[in-house]
Amino acid sequence: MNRKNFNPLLYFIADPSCCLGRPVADVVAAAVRGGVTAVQLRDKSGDLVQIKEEALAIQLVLEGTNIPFILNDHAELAAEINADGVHIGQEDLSADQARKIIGPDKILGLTAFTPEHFTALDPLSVDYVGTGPFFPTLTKPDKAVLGFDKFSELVKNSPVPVIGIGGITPENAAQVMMAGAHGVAMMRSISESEDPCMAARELLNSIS
Ligand code: TZP
Ligand code: MG
Repeated sequence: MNRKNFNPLLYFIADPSCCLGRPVADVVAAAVRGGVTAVQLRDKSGDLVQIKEEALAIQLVLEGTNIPFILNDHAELAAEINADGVHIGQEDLSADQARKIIGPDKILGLTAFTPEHFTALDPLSVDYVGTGPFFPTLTKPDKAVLGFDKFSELVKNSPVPVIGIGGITPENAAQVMMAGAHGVAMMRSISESEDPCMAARELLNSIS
């Protein structure tokens, strides 16, 4: 998998702290059976040793599939384990720095949620942006919700594909696509489901 054939349609962000105590790689395996097209590991509390272990376990699950593995935040570790890409935020290293670390063929994602973020990004380096929260979410309770209108305005002026994020469920995912998103990303509606495979399948059905 390289950046040219990246399919952002159903992008699962796996955070070990919201997997109902199940191993994160098991939840990813179920989500893959349900049809997710991309997987990110987002671990904000583990140390690098732990994160590497989780990442390697997820890579094993994804082996032989066409589903890219993207690591949140840690560009050096992504390069070390040959992840398919890295996702960075506005407060992290720059996109240019990340691109240098991961190399020219890997996927680089950036969080962007203001017009300035979109104006500043380099579409030669950044492959997609994650934009939200579209809906209110427990995961980022203090962050201003964009809603349909602000989101679609940002999409219109984006030089790269936009993935909507924040509070996305099978019931509301279609609205995000109608606002112009190229894909939807979610954490809890898959990882806190008793049946992450079914949750992923329902999400996919709701947007395809
Ligand atoms: N960025 C904007 S909202 C969000 C992130 C990482 C969290 C999404 O989590 P959930 O559980 O899908 O609402
Ligand atoms: Mg980050």
